[in-house]
Amino acid sequence: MRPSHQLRLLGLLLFSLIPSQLCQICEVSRENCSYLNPLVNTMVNANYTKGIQSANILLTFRLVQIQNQRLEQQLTQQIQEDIKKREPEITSGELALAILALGACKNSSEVFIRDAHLVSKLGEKFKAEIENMETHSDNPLTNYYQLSLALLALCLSNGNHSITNVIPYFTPENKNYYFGGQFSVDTGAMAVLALTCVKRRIEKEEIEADIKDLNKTNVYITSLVNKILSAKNDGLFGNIFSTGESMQALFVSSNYYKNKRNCQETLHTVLHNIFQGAFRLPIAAAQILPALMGKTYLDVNKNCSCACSPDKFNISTDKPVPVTPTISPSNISVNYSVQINKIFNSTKVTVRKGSVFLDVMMAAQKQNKAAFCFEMEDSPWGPYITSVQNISANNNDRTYWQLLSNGQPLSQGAGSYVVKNGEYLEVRWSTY
Ligand code: CBY
Repeated sequence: MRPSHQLRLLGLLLFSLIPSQLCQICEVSRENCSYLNPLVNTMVNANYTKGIQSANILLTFRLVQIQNQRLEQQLTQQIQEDIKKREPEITSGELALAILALGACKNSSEVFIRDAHLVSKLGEKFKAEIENMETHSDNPLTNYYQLSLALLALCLSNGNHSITNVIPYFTPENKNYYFGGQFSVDTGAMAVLALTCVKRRIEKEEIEADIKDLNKTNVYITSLVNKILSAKNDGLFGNIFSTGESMQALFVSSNYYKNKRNCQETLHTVLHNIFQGAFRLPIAAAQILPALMGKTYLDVNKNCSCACSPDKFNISTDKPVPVTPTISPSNISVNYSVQINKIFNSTKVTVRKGSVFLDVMMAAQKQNKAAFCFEMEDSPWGPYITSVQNISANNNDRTYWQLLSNGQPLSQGAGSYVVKNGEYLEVRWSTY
């Protein structure tokens, strides 16, 4: 597209953001639905091979009613096979997302959820998270984002689990809401969704609880919402990748978006980011799309059609935009170091222009295996660095390898962050 054409498009986009037909309190208006095309196309055209890791994508497809039978069937089958094969290793959050996705919008997978006893297995995984907290200085097996997802899925599955017993774990003072002393907006947003589900079911007397449980839930929700609101920056909450789920949390538990200006401000910044290609990862697209279409994870059992009905999208079957930009033949050079406490190992590496952080790590490893060897795991957000110099991240100790550029933590992973000439890149042994 020519730059002048792009500018005209952007102008049009920024001009007409006021939502028309509201499904939730704040959603992209009917005439702007086409701005969501890049998100839908990223999700439709991605190459799915990762089994349960695609549960979040299937959940969004179903929630926003994008009908693509072939893809839905493929994802459903992969998720079910992965559960059968690897159930003991699957984490609480992964299983929660699978239950939400498979069960969304009343479809035939409900039989699988029942026959494979997924809800009671999730109950067990939740219990194991809490037990780990009791034996490992309040550290769960995974993290509070996953614990919140698990509580949400248990609550929406209508089980009468002793959900109220776990409410105290979700007090906003709990250290698990914070990474390196900073409030994790993603985590807070997911906890608000889960606690709001619990609150609604207590109010409808669907779960046994006393008035103290209800009061506590209300106090926690209010405090978490205030923390999300304090993390506001240019209409976003936390960063661009935590904004979709924050919007969902604010929809269900506050009046924030009843003010049209607040809604316009968020939509303006998010649509601008879509335009700039911030959501090239299918998981990033899947986590923002429901909110932009006025949906929340609490709607999985509901039927509500919104302004951007699926027939408004222009789904192309073009090849997906590659996550890593095209590598150009010219080279750049960057500084790379591994920091463990006060010890630094530094080097200079030359990589192709357009390379990502991971390419730099691989080039350094090739140069000097002893100093720069590393291992990684696949995650829905791309490669996650698990060990460097044979020192491994460990949830029980809250340790991890932090990625930094020029001394600042990155808000993208090793497989996505495109490096620049002369930059100082670092992986630092850290605690969260
Ligand atoms: N999902 C999860 O369990 C992940 C939950 C999450 C809160 C997640 C962000 C939010 C989301 N929407 O999915 C999360 N990250 C967590 C919990 C963590 C911790 C993981 C360890 C644990 N206890 O489970 C930890 C160690 C604090 C962490 N994230 C580290 C990192 C860095 C990874 C570096 C590495 N070793 O590879 C990194 C790159 C930050 C840094 N500068 O080092 C990081 N996270 C980032 C950037 C992100 C964002 C990814 C954005 C992107 N475009 O790639 C994120 C969306 C996410 C994934 N982390 Co964490 C947060 C954000 O920026 N909004 C459930 C499961 C079923 O999939």
